[in-house]
Amino acid sequence: MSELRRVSDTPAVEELADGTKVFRTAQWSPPGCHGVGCGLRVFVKDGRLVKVEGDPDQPITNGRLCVRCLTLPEYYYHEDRLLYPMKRARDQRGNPEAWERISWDEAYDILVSKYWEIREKYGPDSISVWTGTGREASAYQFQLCNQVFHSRTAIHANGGWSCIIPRQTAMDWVLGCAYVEYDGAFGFEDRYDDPRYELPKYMLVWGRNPLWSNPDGLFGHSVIDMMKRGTKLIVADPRASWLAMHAEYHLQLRPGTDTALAMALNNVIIEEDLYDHEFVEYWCYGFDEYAERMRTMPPEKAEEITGVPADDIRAAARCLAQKPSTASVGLKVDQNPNCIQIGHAVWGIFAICGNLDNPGGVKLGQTMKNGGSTGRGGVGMTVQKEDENPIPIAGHEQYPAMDFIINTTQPDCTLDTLLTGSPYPIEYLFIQSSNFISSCITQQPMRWLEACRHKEFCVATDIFMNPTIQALADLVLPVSTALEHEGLVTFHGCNQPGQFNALTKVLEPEGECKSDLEIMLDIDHRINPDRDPSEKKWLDTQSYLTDKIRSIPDVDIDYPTLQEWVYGQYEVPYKQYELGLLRADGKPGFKSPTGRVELFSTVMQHLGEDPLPYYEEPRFSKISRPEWAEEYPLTFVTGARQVTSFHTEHRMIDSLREIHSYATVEIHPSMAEKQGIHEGDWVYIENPWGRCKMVAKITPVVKEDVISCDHGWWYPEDKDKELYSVWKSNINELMPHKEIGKLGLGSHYGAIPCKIYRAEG
Ligand SMILES: Nc1nc2c(c(=O)[nH]1)N[C@H]1C(S)=C(S)[C@@H](COP(=O)(O)OP(=O)(O)OC[C@H]3O[C@@H](n4cnc5c(=O)[nH]c(N)nc54)[C@H](O)[C@@H]3O)O[C@H]1N2
Ligand SMILES: Nc1nc2c(c(=O)[nH]1)N[C@H]1C(S)=C(S)[C@@H](COP(=O)(O)OP(=O)(O)OC[C@H]3O[C@@H](n4cnc5c(=O)[nH]c(N)nc54)[C@H](O)[C@@H]3O)O[C@H]1N2
Ligand code: SF4
Ligand SMILES: [Mo]
Repeated sequence: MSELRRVSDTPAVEELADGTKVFRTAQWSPPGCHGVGCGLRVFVKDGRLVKVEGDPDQPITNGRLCVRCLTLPEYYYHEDRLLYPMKRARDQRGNPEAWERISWDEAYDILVSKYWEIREKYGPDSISVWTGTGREASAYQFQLCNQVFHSRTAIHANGGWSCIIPRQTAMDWVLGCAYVEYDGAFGFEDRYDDPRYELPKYMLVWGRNPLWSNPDGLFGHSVIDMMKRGTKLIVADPRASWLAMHAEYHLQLRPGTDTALAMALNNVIIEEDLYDHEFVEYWCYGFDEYAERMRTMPPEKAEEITGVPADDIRAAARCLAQKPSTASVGLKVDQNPNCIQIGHAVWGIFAICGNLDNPGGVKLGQTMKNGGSTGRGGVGMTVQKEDENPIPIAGHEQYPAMDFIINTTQPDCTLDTLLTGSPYPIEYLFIQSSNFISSCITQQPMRWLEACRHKEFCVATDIFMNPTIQALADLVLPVSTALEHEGLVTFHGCNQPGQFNALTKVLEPEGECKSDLEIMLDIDHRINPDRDPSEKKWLDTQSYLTDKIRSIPDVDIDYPTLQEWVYGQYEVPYKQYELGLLRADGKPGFKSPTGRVELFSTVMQHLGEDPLPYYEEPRFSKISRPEWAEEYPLTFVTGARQVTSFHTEHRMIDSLREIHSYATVEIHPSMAEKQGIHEGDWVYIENPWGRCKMVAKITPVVKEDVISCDHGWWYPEDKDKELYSVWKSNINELMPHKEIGKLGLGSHYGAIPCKIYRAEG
């Protein structure tokens, strides 16, 4: 990688004639986002936040912001914000009246004394740290859990670990590299105009809607920049998203049938001899076996499975074989027990066509050569050795492959562990950034609630009270927003966009709020007072942040310098596999056992999984469960991101609720007519697991037999109803527990049968 460079000389703070100060900073969380690092200009007058604008000097976002950042003042000054630590007697869990304001000292005394008590009684692994998706808090999960609490029980309660990890596992095992992303010239000073850059002819957008999700540190609107310059799209999505409507080919597949489609695209490229023989010969392992497997999925067979016309598959494959072409591969790969196979077959297309790490191709992230959970590249993909402790962490015995994947418990088995106390009890819950019963991270949230309800101690950190905290916590700690604390945007999972930005404290925290980093350090000073002083990062936030910056190879600036710059940009070279930048031994090649892209995966073979992609029919489809077809004729998909919320967040922000007022379900006009459902009606969605209620949005973006449901809804305004009416629109209650892939990854967050009907009244 190149050196980190300052991208703009504009001062970090300016004062306007009327005394208003304008601070330039980047945004992460709270409120939540994926560390995109969008550039803000924050206007503060007399200590009050007046407005937020986009910063044109941010080299990727160029002043563009979504509505969630534009409404930050409403969020910051919201009357429901948590402002002080509060405690509640354990037998009062669920009672909103029982909270009592306390000091930080008392809060820390409680959580530290409970820590020693429970640790003594049940052992260190009984202490758990829960985190959700890649918000700033999640950057501290492993530190807090492993290094402060000395526990191995880091929990991410997402069934089948169905977010990013299946994709990263496929990247790691098949591509032999860290996070990959489309090449949007992110690291270049002149961006698309850099002479080394080439615009992709085609971009394959797979199960992702980057315009609205800006996922994993990616500024999704850059797809539009590239389209304006001439990149054409091929979109694989059961819904006609805006991108699908503007694509050359919209491959509108039946939900969950992705591997069949991806295999058929490979089939065409191989059968029509469109692949890059030289790249395959030099850099790929197992092409013959891979080709043989792909021959089992001709386009006509895929048409039968997926519903995508064979001619469209052929035409799309011919486009994708061109150079350069690239891919934007999203969440729907992960939310499927067939996940690794989808990733394998989708990126396989780009491998066999020589579109890896070439200008305009699929850009390989920079690997931290020896793996390691650094927050940039190679995230969590280290082999986790369990040999010091004979008892594996929850779920790693049932799914030993998890040892090779990530250092958290296996999510579905975690629920079993919470219920049974096996292989060890979990009695101390430290919840930071996961509102897991609010139709969010978990499936079967009611079961998770029951499993946690009687635990000995629960503390949560958050910005607002929410259903999970109201139901479970004994102690709640108020967290400051991104504008009220110092931090770094290190990108979630991905080091691709070539940036490293500073969060600046531009406002004094409301009430007594503290950042997650401050809270972690305060707890550390109490639990581990004897740390070696040479471990500087534990001293204070500035030392911690400087240490984090300097853990990146070739970077030696300190945190205050980065704050002055606001943004730092760096380049990741092309063709890292030729330059010897991917492997620990510094030799050319990929970071895989054979040193090549493993079209035939020796790692999967070693773990007892099929080394080649195969198609698995969704487990609850009409084909798998014909006996359900009559009663449950529809299939639902969930979670297509809305710009007005980040999962369960933002539901209390009036301007955003004005745009998106209630949980909605998209229904095709002819299905709505058949069911007598009109736009704006409340409808029930029901299946053998449960029932919930949403508002009908009638639209042809879905096919007649598919509905698309919101997730993450609760109603903060329902203060007098049980847990803010959290069960009303809770689509995750309609999803199965532990229907996961062979290795413990990938789960059904869609492709699930249901029926809908109008709710009376
Ligand atoms: N505004 C906002 N942004 C977010 C989030 C948020 O809650 N709000 N959440 C963040 C998180 S944690 C994540 S992981 C990312 C996810 O962001 P993305 O990866 O962009 O995923 P989604 O928006 O969930 O879904 C994208 C598309 O997948 C389609 N889809 C549904 N089922 C299938 C299927 O079976 N196959 C295929 N091929 N496509 C399918 C949906 O119709 C949808 O258009 O977004 C992040 N960004
Ligand atoms: N049906 C369905 N369910 C899904 C999905 C789907 O597509 N469909 N997507 C799944 C995916 S991909 C994911 S990753 C999960 C996400 O699930 P989670 O990440 O668990 O999201 P939330 O439930 O919104 O919980 C986040 C909580 O953290 C708080 N918070 C925000 N920022 C911070 C911070 O910096 N520090 C602290 N301490 N707290 C903060 C918020 O106020 C909120 O209460 O949901 C999953 N659930
Ligand atoms: S993606 Fe949107 S919400 Fe997230 S930081 Fe950027 S503008 Fe703000
Ligand atoms: Mo996610």
